[in-house]
Amino acid sequence: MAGLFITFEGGEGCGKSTQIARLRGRLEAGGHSVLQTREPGGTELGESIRQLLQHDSAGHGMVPEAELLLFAAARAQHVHETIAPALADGSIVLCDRFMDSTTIYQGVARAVDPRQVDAINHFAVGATRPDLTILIDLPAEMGLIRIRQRGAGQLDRMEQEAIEFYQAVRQGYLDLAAREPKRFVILDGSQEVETLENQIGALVEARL
Ligand code: T5A
Repeated sequence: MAGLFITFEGGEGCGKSTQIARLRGRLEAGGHSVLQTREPGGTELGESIRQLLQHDSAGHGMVPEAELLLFAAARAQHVHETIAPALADGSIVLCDRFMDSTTIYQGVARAVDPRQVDAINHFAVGATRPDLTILIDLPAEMGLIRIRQRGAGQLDRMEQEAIEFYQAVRQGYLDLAAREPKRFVILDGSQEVETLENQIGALVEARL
């Protein structure tokens, strides 16, 4: 039995991790088998690549092309080792970011040729595509305030760009969601945590 593949997307601090944890709790309480995972990461190799991309000093000065390929390498491993087997077992996979993050962060905000980004995304994931993508939309400024409050001054490499970068990310996601309305649902990330949780719970129940 094929499972259900749900991805969460949005800018920094939009509330993905918070909502994924709550949705997982709800689904498991309802007797579902759930895999919660994230990108970059989700495998030992992917977590090492995450360290390089976000925290390691070797990543300073990384060119956009190298960044794109590292995200894609982590994703290829993630799909083959973790996501595809879980879906084949009939699990619900909740993934914090997936290929749309590359489309937007590298293809829009970093302005890498979108055709190259699409080709590399396709190479990395093959036929493993999300059934549903929840875009938590939030003004970039609000998300950055949240992560600064949470992180006590500790920002990783991807959190240190100019505000225009995150504004481009936000608009890029809204444009992408408009191009793929069957797969995307856009939710207002400025709502209360519990309100969002109930909205997400209802729309996932409807898909099951
Ligand atoms: N990236 C990633 C690429 O460039 N290309 C790619 O292909 C991929 C996969 C990943 C970075 O890498 C980039 C994108 C990112 O820059 P990350 O550390 O995984 O970095 O960061 P994010 O995915 O951005 O995750 P964050 O943890 O920063 O944000 P979340 O998960 O969206 O937000 P969350 O739930 O942790 O909440 C942030 C704070 O806000 C509060 C929470 O309590 C927390 O303190 N909060 C709320 N406050 C008020 N109201 C609400 N509704 C709230 N919801 C949460």
